[in-house]
Amino acid sequence: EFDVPESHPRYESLLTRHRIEAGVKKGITSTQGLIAEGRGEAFDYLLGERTTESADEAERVAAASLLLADRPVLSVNGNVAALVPGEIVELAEATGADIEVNLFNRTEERMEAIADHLCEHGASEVKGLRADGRIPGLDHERAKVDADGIESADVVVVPLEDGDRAEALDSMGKTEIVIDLNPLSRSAQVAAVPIVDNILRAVPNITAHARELADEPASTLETIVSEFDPDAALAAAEEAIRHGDLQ
Ligand code: PTJ
Repeated sequence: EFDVPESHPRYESLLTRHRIEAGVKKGITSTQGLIAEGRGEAFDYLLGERTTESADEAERVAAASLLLADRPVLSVNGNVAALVPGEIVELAEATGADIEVNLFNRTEERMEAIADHLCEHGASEVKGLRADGRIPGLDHERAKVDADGIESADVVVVPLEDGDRAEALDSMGKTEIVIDLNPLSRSAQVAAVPIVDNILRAVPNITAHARELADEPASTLETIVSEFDPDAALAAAEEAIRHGDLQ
């Protein structure tokens, strides 16, 4: 049980650790997920544990891009499932996206545990178990995807993704929205929309933007997407880490 008071200065960070630990115990999160979490925390600390102005802009662009997509998919791994299961379901509903479990360390047990966990949090359909599609250029287990999911998606949200897979998805011509606290990671570097923010803050904020943009004409959404500069977003994140930004 998690019984740290909300007034604790490190409440969010402790809650995050608790969720990841519980995820490992439940068979959802891999033990490597603990390491990924530690790495993310360090970057979040340097960013001031807040959504920067440029991350908020990237989150709005992500929402516009998902609303414009023909076949948007939200990719879920063991860390994502532990940290934001309900929030992912809400984002899927707000944007009409599919949810697909896609693991770096794929085992059938963990695939099923994560799919069940997402269903417990309101998902009506979870893809990834059929595994009748492939991402070219990756070894067998890591290449497995659903043919009517990630394989045929036009826009994919890949949070906390490993660099190889982000590059392989980019080579398939997908528009990638990457959520990663490290602006120097290869995943963030190849993304059409890099979001340098904690997934705990990023996913609900993309949903909020999607709800706000839902009735806008496609032309407005297209302008939002086309005016976005991913290199400038990465540079702003790096600047916020080095010097803090003046908000
Ligand atoms: O569940 P699996 O088998 O698919 O494995 C998932 C992990 C995350 C273990 C796997 O993809 C992995 O090893 O990832 P990496 O290479 O450690 O990359 C994770 C990235 O996510 C790092 O750049 C971290 O800074 C970042 N990160 C960690 N926690 C968060 C985060 N970014 C946003 N929000 C977080 N809470």
